[in-house]
Amino acid sequence: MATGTIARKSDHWFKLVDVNGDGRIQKSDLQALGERTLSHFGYDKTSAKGRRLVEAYERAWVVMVEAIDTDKDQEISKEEFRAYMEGNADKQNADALLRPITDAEFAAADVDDDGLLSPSEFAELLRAWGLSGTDAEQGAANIDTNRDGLISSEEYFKACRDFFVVDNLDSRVGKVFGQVK
Ligand SMILES: [Ca+2]
Ligand SMILES: [Ca+2]
Ligand SMILES: [Ca+2]
Repeated sequence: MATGTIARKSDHWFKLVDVNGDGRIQKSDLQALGERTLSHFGYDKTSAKGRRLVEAYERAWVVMVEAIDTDKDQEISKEEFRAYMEGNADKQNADALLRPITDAEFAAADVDDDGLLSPSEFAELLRAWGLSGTDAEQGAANIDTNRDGLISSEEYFKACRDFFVVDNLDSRVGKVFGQVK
C-alpha cells in the first residue's frame, strides 16, 4: 500500500520532534525541543522569552495527550500521530496545539523584537529545530513567498499548519521543514 502524503509528512515531523529518537514522543522530547531553541539563541530558561517557550511546550503537551494519545499511556506513537494527522478532523485543535509553539519559537528567534524575521534569522530557527544548513536555507526561501525579505509570525504559523493540512508534497510548504522522503 502506498504511503499517503500526509502520512509521509507526519513521519517527517515526528522524527524532528522525537528528540531522544526512541520512536515515541514524550513530554521530555517537547522539553528538549524548547531547550534546544533557547540554547541556540542564547536565552536562559528563566528569561521572559525562555519562560514563554517552556510554558508553550507544556501547554502543547497537554493538548497533544488529550487529542493524539489515544491509549493514554503518556506517549505518542508514530501510529497515533499519523492517525491524528490523517483524520485531521479538528482543525481548531491543530491551531490550539501549534499556535502557542510557533509564536513562542518565533519570539525567541526575533532577536531585535521588531515582530519580524529576516530569512537568515528564520533559517536559524529552523536550525534550532534540527534542520541542516541547506534545508534551513531552502525552508526560509520557501516561506518568504512575496520575497520581501521578511517573515511574520502569522506566515510561520500558517506554514506549520499547511505543512500538515495541504495534501501536496510539491507545494512550498512541503519543503519548509526539509525535504520529506
Ligand atoms: Ca521520544
Ligand atoms: Ca500513546
Ligand atoms: Ca526581527
